[in-house]
Amino acid sequence: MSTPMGFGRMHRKEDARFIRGRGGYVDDVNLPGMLYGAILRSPHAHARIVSIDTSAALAHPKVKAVITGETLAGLNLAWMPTLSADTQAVLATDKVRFQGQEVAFVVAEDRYSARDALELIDVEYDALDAVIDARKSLDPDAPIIRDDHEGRADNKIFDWEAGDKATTDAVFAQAEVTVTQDMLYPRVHPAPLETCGAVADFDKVTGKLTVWCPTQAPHAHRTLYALVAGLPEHKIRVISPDIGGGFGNKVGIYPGYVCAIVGSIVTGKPVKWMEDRSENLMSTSFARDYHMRGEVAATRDGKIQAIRVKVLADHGAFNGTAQPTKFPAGFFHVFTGSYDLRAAHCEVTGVYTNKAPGGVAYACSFRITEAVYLVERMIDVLAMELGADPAELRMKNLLRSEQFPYTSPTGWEYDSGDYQKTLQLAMDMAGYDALRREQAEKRDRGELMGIGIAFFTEAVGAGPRKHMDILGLGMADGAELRVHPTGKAVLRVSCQSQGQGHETTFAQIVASELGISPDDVDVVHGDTDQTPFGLGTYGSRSTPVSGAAAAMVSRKVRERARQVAAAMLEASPEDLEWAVNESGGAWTVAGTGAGKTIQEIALAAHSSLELPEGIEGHLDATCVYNPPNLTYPFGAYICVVDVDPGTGQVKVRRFIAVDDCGVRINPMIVEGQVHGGLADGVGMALMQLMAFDEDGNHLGASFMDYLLPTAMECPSWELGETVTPSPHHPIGAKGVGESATVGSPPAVVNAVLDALRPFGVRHADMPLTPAGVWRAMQGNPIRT
Ligand code: MCN
Ligand code: CUN
Repeated sequence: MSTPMGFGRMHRKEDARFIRGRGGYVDDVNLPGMLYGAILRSPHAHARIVSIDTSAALAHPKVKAVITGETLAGLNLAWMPTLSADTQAVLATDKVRFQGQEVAFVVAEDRYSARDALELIDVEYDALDAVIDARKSLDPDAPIIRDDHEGRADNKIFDWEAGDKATTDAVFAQAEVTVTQDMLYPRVHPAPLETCGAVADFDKVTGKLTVWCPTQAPHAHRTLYALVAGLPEHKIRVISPDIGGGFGNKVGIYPGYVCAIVGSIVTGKPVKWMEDRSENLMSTSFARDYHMRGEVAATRDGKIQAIRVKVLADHGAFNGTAQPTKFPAGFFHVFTGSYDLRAAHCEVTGVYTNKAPGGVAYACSFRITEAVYLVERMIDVLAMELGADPAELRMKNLLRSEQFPYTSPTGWEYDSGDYQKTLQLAMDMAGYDALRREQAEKRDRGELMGIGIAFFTEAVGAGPRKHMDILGLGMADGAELRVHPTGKAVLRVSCQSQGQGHETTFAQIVASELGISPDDVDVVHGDTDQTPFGLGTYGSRSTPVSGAAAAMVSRKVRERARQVAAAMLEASPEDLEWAVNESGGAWTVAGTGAGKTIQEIALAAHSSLELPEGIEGHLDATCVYNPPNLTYPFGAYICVVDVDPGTGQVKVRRFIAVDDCGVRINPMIVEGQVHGGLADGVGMALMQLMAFDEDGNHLGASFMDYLLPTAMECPSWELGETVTPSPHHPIGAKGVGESATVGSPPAVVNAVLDALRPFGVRHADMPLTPAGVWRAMQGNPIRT
């Protein structure tokens, strides 16, 4: 694959080290004298701590320190703020509130001794009743989980609503047809290949703290450490090295990170702490857990008029969701989806339960996963009610291209779209009519084949800073670009890739703006000492925000180059034209052949050339990009399944995915993102589930029980694209990193339920395991 001058397919620059096993991850960091930490975790979902005896552990010859909640309380660090302005116990002092919660931290000379010493800590617990089912959390006799909150009388976190209730109710009251459906988007976990961990190194002499951890938001982490621990921010360096997958699991600050820092301060040595798989599955950010009731009002001929939604959101024991402050339910209220309707209203109630905190993770675009699932299931429920074809029903109700920019009933301003075209392309690729004929024939023979459609619109690229912040930090991103004398460049950005290929695509952005090769642009990220401030990589915001910053800073550099070129050519800057041809970018004097390449200009900018008054030498610039709006990628997905009528086993036979993420910087990387997200979606729809028993014991704490999809469950994806540029993004790009995870679960579920149509099944909750499908076929779709 040749290297393009700007946008286009090119192999990932980072793969050169990844495929040689030369990536550098947190666990690869080994410092002289480094100690190892391990966390003692609660076996109970809810229990009062009576006493903790650490004496035997401390007597272990290799143990250097044992830290408990009491130790931390002395430092005012027993509790830390969450990203949702709640508090979370770093190490439990009063009670444990979920199974797997952090209780004590052992620091020892080696990993094994640290683990061994955990067994020597004696904790006496007084077990309490646990709240596991969110639907029982608000019962009058439910135990109060957060009795650390003064005056708290129940387990409610918040009530939140969006849209216009009165208008929506009025439309429902008049409607010819209404349908209602309860559904659960179950608790799932992003389960990245690399678990979480940290190496903390506090230098007593300089007072500098260096923390290596796989964070998706290095700058936000640093500022929070400074605010919480009272350490001077310039004395904290957060380094996020190569990351083995994040998927939202690595946005938050976990107790283990704080423990590693305290461990280093206490012992005066660097301390490494790495989770194992069970710890990751049990205690780090989960996703979803939304109990939803959807209602749709429509005319008898299938025009949708209004949607009404009620949600019970299970946030676990601490409200640790990572999302913009003003959005307690994330971006869930984009649930009117891709459809043109008159009114909408939603009410979301967030509650505490005795489960791990989290909620916004796993390629969710801040809960748009749940929103898209809801509306796309509801469309199919309506289609069943009306006896309509789900594709036709969608075509009839999709927003039309002339309606953009479009303001939704819940206040989102969709930037651009051409939805019918995208759905039509997916249907053409699928051979939709032929598939329906095949299905009819198979049904006659008693075979179960299903065709599922989902159309999604996402809102990605948070800010602007005026509307969106995390704990007061506005969502805008900096970028710095320096062109060296020889015309090679270094771009510094605040976001941090976990596998998305930023070192390649961000180099391509600079390359296309400056007319140089992406191979000549180094992208520096993931180190707060080396990069400008910004909010990080999640909610598919890197391309919409940091990517825009990369384009804008390149344009600033190009403008500076124009001034330098004008001095070189003894021409007026206004008379120069920018052009990129096969040999690269150059400023040329209009109408003449005279011109200077960006490389010649770079050298001159560092030379003795006399520059005009006010024009600085060198060739570099900085910028902060504050996005005017989110970007709204969309897509049409069609899934074809075969269901074994004897076992309920679902086979995904085909999956057609047409994505529109505006201008594609690197189509190969975009396709990789879509492939990954589709696999995630198949996994969630068919097999992934974080389950608990009624005492709160975690039933999915290993990959034996928490099932991830493999190539065996995935068909050969059939991808298509349409390109509707974002009008406000400097290069017309929209984010794509979560699109397929958002869009694919409803397509798979719709397909399975379409296959089960002969059984009259209207809905069954994910995951549609063989047992779940079997139950649905028996007329009992509810999991117990
Ligand atoms: N891209 C492009 N053209 C576009 C849009 C994007 O070439 N029009 C490229 C980007 O430049 C980038 C990649 O596609 O290299 C993803 O871009 P973007 O949509 O901006 O998403 P982010 O980079 O912000 O990544 C975050 C997103 C999220 S929130 C989750 S969760 C997720 C995802 O990315 N986690 C991932 N994809 C993942 N992929 C991998 N391998 N690992 C993860 O942890
Ligand atoms: Cu919601 S998971 Mo991604 O935003 O890191």
